Order: sequence, then C-alpha cells, then structure tokens
Amino acid sequence: MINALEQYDPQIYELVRQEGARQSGAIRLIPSENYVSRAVMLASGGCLTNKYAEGYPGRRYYEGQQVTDLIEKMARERAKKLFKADHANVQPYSGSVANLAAYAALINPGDTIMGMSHVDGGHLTHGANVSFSSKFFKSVPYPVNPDTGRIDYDQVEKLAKEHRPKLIISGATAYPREIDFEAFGRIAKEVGAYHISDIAHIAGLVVAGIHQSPVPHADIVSSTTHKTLRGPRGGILLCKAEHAKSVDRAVFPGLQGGPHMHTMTAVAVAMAEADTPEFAAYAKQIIKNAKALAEKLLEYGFNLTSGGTDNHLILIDLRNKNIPGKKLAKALDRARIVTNYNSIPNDPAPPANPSGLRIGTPAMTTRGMKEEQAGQIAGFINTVAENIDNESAIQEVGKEALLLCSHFPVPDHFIIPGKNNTV
Ligand code: DSN
Repeated sequence: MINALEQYDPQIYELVRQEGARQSGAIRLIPSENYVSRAVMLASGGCLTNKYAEGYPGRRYYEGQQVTDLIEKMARERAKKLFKADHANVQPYSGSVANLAAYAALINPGDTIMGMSHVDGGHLTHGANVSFSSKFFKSVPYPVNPDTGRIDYDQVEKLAKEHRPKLIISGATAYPREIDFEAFGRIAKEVGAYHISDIAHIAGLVVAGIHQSPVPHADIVSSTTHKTLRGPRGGILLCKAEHAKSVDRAVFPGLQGGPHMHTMTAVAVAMAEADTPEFAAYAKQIIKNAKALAEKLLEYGFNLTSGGTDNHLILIDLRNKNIPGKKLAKALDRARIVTNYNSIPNDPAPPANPSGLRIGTPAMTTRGMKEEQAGQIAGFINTVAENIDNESAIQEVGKEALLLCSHFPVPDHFIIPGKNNTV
C-alpha cells in the first residue's frame, strides 16, 4: 500500500516514509503509543473507510450493510469474549468520546462526578477544569496521597460520602500502580453512585490477566483500543446487560454519527490478536521491562512517583535533578528517545512546563527489547540528564540509541524496501 502511495502522491508518501523512519530509528517510550501489527495496519487502511453505517447491525439508516453488519458483530463478539463483558459497543471514535458517552448513558448535566485529579494522573475527561467534563458536570477530583503517590482508598471513600457524586471514575492516564477496581465498586455502591472505569492505558494488561479487571465491578468500562492493547486508534465501551441500551443510544445517535468502519475492522483484528498466549507473554514482558527500567533509574538517583511501577509506565519526578520535564523530554528526543513531559502529583510547576517525565514500555517491548535493553535505556536517559547542556554528548547517545534500534527492528509494515528507513 505504501509503495502505491509513492506513485499517486509522492509528497505525502515522503512524509509518511519519514515518519516510519522516525518511528523505526527511535526508542519510543511514550506509554500510550505502540506499533500495531501489519494485519491491524492493513485493516485500518482498507476499503471499509468508504462506508457509512449509522445505526447498529440490523438497524442501519443506510443500505449496503451486508458486510459492515458482519464486521461489527464480529468486533463486538470478540470484545465481549476478550473482556468477559455482557455487552460491547465498538463504535466510539476514541477514548474521550467513549468517556463522554459513558457519562451521557448514566447521568445528567449538572450532576457531580468524582475522578482522579488531572495533575495526579487522571485523564482530562475525568473532570479536569479545562475539559467538557468539568463544564457539563460538577467535578470533585480525588488526589493521590502526596506521601505515597498512591490512591488513598479511605480518602476516596471519605470524599464520596461528603459529596455524594452520581458517578465515580476509576482509572488514570499517568498512574504507575495497580488499581483496586473492586474497592472503587464498593465505594460507589456505598454512596449510591455509578462506577465507570477507564482502562485505556492498562487494557492490554487486564486482558492478559495481569491486572485486576474492572468488568465485574463497574457499570461501564471504557477504553481506547491502542496503547497496551496494541490496536488501531479507537475506543470501546463494555457494560453490564442492564446498561446496554443506554450505552448504545449514548454513542449513536447521542454523540456520534457514522462509525469509522475501517477502524472498527482493525479493532476486530486487534481483539483476536490480544486473545492469544503470545499477547499474554507480551503483556508480562511490558511489566518486566518497566520494572527493570524503574530499578535502574532509581540506581541512577532518579526519584519516581510512588517509588516505582506495577504497570507499563513510570513517572519521573525531576525536581532533585533540577531539570524541567520539558527540557529533558526535548533533549531526549534529540537523542532518539521519545518521551513526554508530565505533571507530577502536587506539582509546583505549571502543566505546560511541569516537573515530571512520563515514560513507558509498550512500544519497546513490541520491538522485542527485554530487561537488559531497559537497563541500557535507563543509562541513556541518565547520560542525557547529566549532559543536559552538552549537545555533542546528547548526539552521542542518539548514535547509541540508533544502534540499539537497529538490533530490534520494528514490525515490517513501514520498512520500505530500497529506502533509508533509519534516518
Ligand atoms: N493522550 C493519552 C495519553 O497519552 O495518555 C491519553 O488520552
């Protein structure tokens, strides 16, 4: 497909080639990114992009749904089996829309919601003050414990009893520890709230059976389909049978028009891929790599929020190194190590120039890197931090990072024969 693009639009082809080369020639540590399989790539780039399919299988508003109905049913069934859920909606365009649909299915504008505070690791849509979620709803965020960097379930319970929210959201976007979804379910029941769990980051770890599944403990579970799940950029909602109709109505016609059928096709592929022993082994290795990376970073004197990790991500508190997160992220990018600067709990610095750096292991693990390489990468990060104003040292690390990348080639869909794929 990519070679055909060269023929039809050489300018865009060249940019796609450059991005493929960038992804191939860098150690990608953004915890929400990954490399999808060739099958997922082909499905999401195929002819299903041509089809409108408002409605649901058997109840569409456009004709010509002989195949789309089969694809959507298959994607739904695969998602239900994978997550052991009563019902799945595979239409959300992505995680933010999935969350909004989940809220719309259960509560009304003006109701109170309780999600993890954005600076402490919650997602924007969990009630952050810049998001629709605090404009449409009254947001009462729960923080993490400032001493431990972990969720304090007693404090969540206390806040819930005080504010009596209609909805409690579990799940996070920058939280390195396992989440006790059962505890959230119990607290929600105690105060008569619904419980929505957003597992966008850890869905791959959940389906592999490594992290607790929220499916038995939440009214609705929301997720993206990329990140650790390693599918295309999309969203899904899983719920108990009693909420199936409200969830479906909230997605369409509540919030969305026609579903992106090409993405849904690729979601179906990814669900099957995740339902294999190979995927479970991959998910285990993600965590082993994150732990190895965390251990080495601690040895190099980095402070990690909560002291380490149970999942795929690590949040580095850079205050003891006197380097702003943004400055380190940009220097690492020049050294072919791609991360994102991030707020840390109780961050004294603003979100645009915060004190933390967020890194994660899903993409490097897909390339086949293991604990030894995780240790090497920690060394690269340390060298860049120690030489933050020394550009030639940073460029040297870039050469070593490129060499490491060359030993762990990425899946072959963007390796273009005869082209320079690593510069
Ligand atoms: N932007 C995603 C992340 O990087 O975690 C969350 O939506």
